[in-house]
Amino acid sequence: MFKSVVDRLKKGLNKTKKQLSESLSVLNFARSIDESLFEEVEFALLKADVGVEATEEIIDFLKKESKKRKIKDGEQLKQLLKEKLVEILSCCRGQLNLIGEKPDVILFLGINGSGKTTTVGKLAALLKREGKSVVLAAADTFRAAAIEQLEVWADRVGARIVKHQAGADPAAVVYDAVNSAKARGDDIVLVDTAGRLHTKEHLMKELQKIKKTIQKFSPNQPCETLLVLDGTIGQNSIKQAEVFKQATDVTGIVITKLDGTAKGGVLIPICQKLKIPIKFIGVGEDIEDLQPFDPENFVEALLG
Ligand SMILES: Nc1nc2c(ncn2[C@@H]2O[C@H](COP(=O)(O)OP(=O)(O)OP(=O)(O)O)[C@@H](O)[C@H]2O)c(=O)[nH]1
Ligand SMILES: [Mg+2]
Repeated sequence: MFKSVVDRLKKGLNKTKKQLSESLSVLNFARSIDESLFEEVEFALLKADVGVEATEEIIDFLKKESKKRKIKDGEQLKQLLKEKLVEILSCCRGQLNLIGEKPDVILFLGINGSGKTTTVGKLAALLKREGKSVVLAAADTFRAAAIEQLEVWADRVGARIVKHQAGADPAAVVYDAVNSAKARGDDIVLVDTAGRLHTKEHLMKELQKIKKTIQKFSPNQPCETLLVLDGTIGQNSIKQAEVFKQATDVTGIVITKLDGTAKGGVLIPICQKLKIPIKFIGVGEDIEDLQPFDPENFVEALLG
């Protein structure tokens, strides 16, 4: 089981891994440590979208520590790099926070096309595998075909779906979903919402209304508000997240589509700047391609 998780991760991160390992092939036994080596490492990190600030911090660390620890070759420097990346990413280690309230409610938000609905489907599958009963709330009543898309996922994973007609009030859908989950003793409600630009005030207000509706049932809910970010847009996702964070409580982040990009290094500035736990990463379109975020596995898959 463990092996297959790491293998899947490796496969999913292949583009970033390939690019990094090509650029970091300079880090071998034969290579002695000098200024030009550091420059090459710096370039490799920037190419993987680690970002200027984080890269500077990493290179500073490598220079200081390699002197202090009397590191002699590129391979040892690579171990040092892994150590630093794990340290940075560990700030954002975080498990899904479930309270066990029957239902716990998880709210998903993010801009259009970031991967919300797919993540809801994949997470439903993951929770079902853990033996939880899951209800999907089709609160994207805005985009044509959004409800059908969620229905396909519900069928696929064997979860109940609560839906209204297109154009209905999303808060009313959420009310029905939580109400019926409570009546039936279901464990978890996953709320799929419409894609919204953080700049659209009325859509952010709609989100507040959805939250208030959930809180009518319990002040502890939603137990998670997960912001879904598209990993392929690299560092633009940081700005996006900052604005969402100002508008609403975000308790966790999901970064999707890491399989489609060589910019997987973006997790590093996301961790450093946002300091919000990364709960899951999406590394493919399959039902099993949503993984809890684990800094050690992530770094191992990239540089191992
Ligand atoms: N390769 C890959 N594709 C993904 C991943 N996550 C989502 N996708 C794809 O991204 C596209 C958009 O995903 P959706 O889940 O529909 O995104 P959304 O945020 O619900 O979109 P809206 O409802 O329009 O706002 C779909 O084609 C998904 O299959 C991932 O981890 N890897
Ligand atoms: Mg959607």
